[in-house]
Amino acid sequence: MQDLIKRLTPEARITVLTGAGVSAASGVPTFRGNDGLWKNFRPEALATADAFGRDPKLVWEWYHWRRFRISTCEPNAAHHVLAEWGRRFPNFKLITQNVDGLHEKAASAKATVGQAPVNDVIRLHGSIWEVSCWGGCANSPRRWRDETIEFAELPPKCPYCDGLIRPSVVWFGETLESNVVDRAMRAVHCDVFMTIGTSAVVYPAAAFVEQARRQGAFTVEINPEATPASTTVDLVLKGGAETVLPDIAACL
Ligand code: BJW
Ligand code: ZN
Repeated sequence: MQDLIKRLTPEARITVLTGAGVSAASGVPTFRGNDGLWKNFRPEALATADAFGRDPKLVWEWYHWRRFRISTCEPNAAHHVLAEWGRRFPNFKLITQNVDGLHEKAASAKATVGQAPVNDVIRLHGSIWEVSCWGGCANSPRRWRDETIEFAELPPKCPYCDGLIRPSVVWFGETLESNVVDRAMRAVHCDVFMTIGTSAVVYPAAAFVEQARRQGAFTVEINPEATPASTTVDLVLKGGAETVLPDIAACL
């Protein structure tokens, strides 16, 4: 741990990649833990365009359930520490696989007027609070914000063409937005790279920590469980992000 602390200097380029485990203490179910399974469906069976095409109502029921759960959740100590690092370290970058918006919520809670957007979060997999037209109708924007918790009907209709809308998230087999990947690739080039609360099995995010290490970064994993990344990182801190991150922050 001392090795990490001494590297967290004001000049250091620090990049953090987060996954669902960072929001676990807020009450957001993870994907691959026992609590993450919704009606015994694996995420791989629901988070695909094929699944949506076959049964949009089923897929929307899953998102409807998750949107409701997330709407009742608040950022935890891990989100707050990362938001604080965004204000404290000029070269801090936050990449997240999470679609829940809790990093942004933690950052905006302390933002002051006129301040640059804290934690300009690099959202790899989109947002559960945005939707787009399933048919991509000409009149609709590419995506738009929609925080509805109780839709009048499931699956909900596109207000522009009366077809279906879909959550504006990245499903398996879909490509991530190229500008988002570009920003992530630039952030991977850093001095300290921390992978936090992710099972490190979903690509391309799972490859970032090794790419960072190859480019010379000191790599750290924070997770209560071992993952495929555990054997290659320089430092494993075993535990919940909501306790380990405040422990680190207290030493700075
Ligand atoms: C705690 C904790 C606490 C618990 N504190 N920690 C290269 C190689 C192999 C396969 C591929 C590849 N490139 C692409 C693929 C295919 C595919 C893929 O990766 N498949 C794998 C399953 C093998 N990837 C894709 O399709 C991606 N697209 C792509 O690469 O495009 C190019 C392409 C296209 C076509 C063909 C080939 C290439 C897109 C991936 C999109 C993933 N989408 C989802 C759903 C998003 C929307 C939604 O939320 O509904 O993203 S799936 C789901 O998994 C979600 C998550 O962001 C993602 C990662 O999950 P995460 O965050 O790691 O959560 P968990 O639950 O897995 O883990 C939680 C962890 O927390 C655990 O480790 C716990 O121990 C820990 N934990 N409490 C800290 N308190
Ligand atoms: Zn439409």
